[in-house]
Amino acid sequence: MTRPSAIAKATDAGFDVRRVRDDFPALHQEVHGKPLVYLDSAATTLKPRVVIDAVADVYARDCANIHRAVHLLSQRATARFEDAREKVRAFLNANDTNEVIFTRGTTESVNLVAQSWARTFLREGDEVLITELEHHSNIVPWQIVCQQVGAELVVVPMTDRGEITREAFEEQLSPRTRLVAMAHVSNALGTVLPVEPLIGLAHEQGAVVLLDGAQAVSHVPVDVQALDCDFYAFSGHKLYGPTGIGVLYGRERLLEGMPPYQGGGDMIRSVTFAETIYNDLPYKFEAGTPDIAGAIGLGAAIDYLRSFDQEAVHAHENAVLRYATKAFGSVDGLRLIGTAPGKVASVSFLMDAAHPHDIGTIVDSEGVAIRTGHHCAQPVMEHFGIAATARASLGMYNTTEDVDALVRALQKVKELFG
Ligand code: C6P
Repeated sequence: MTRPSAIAKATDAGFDVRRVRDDFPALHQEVHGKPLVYLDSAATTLKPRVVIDAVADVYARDCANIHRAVHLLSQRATARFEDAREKVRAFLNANDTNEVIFTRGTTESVNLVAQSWARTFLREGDEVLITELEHHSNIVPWQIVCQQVGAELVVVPMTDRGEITREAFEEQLSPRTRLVAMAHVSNALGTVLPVEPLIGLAHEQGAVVLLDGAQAVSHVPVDVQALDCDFYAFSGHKLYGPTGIGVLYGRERLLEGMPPYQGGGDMIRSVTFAETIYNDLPYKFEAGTPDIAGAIGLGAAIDYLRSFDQEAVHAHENAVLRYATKAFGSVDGLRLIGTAPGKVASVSFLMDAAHPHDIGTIVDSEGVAIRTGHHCAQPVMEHFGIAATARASLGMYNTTEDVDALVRALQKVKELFG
């Protein structure tokens, strides 16, 4: 089969996907006797060898707790951990490393803001504005805090293409809106939200804005100063880094005024039974021993990603996405869910012939890994009157051959289910 010119163009632009694939050991295996085709990067990305090696090296060489001991191993581990924080700062273009808090992932980052900022500063009658396409991680923490303080959760509806429009947003925004929490990119649909104008509108009303960047960090440029967001949450494992590590970026002025999220070691300067003085930023929000190897692995993932021209990576992914969207059109009875212009990385779909779970099982037997279900975005499913979709999602290592393999597997679904 002739390969589409888009891939050649992406390669010409300085991105060699064949070389990239060599860096990901998990790609070079068979499942059910077939070569693995991994199309589930929205759930978690595969890890390049440099990340796996960085994590292994921490445990093999610099296995020590951080910020605590004077011995050399602890000093080395501390330096590597703080170096990783600086890499995250540079990646997000945050002003200062004080604004980079290590968490367990996006979920914990959102909960931190909900339980520290929102629980402290929201009052009865205040509103938290979210959108209809949010992941449960950016819904439930706000429901919890709204119940705790008597605030109201307000939802911006999306269009049938899966878009959040400025008009719909403005209609729900009000002087009572104290916080806007929205995805930068939707996990179930791949929609990229027009966050910059929406952040501007929110700020005009005096609201604080949190972006859930879980699905954005590996697919669109992120510059927290240019975005002018107040908080930005993401997970390392969706950025080619390890699981168990994530980040909350927060504007220093806001973080300074927030109480700690959890109490414990490292987040204090001094403790007596009468009084505890909290540590400075960012440690005030990092109680207990963190995922040291995870943070260092995330730093390695950022180094890896930044060794490529980011525009070329995104152009390559977009070319594969366009190819997939077109190729799916050739599958009889396949319906795309989420067709927002400019979407990235994920294609959700249904087939007349089979339930998404059957689709997932059959394509898996052909070696193709996709995700099926509600993708932790049940309100999105409700909008479309469905219970689940099948979702193919891309990473930097995917090719049009991967899409072809999925399309062949979908033809098998058709043969089996009619
Ligand atoms: N979405 C998916 O398959 P954690 O679990 O904390 O790393 O990330 C949660 C999360 C928050 N927001 C968005 C937009 C997300 O996509 C996710 C994780 C995965 O779509 C697992 S449900």
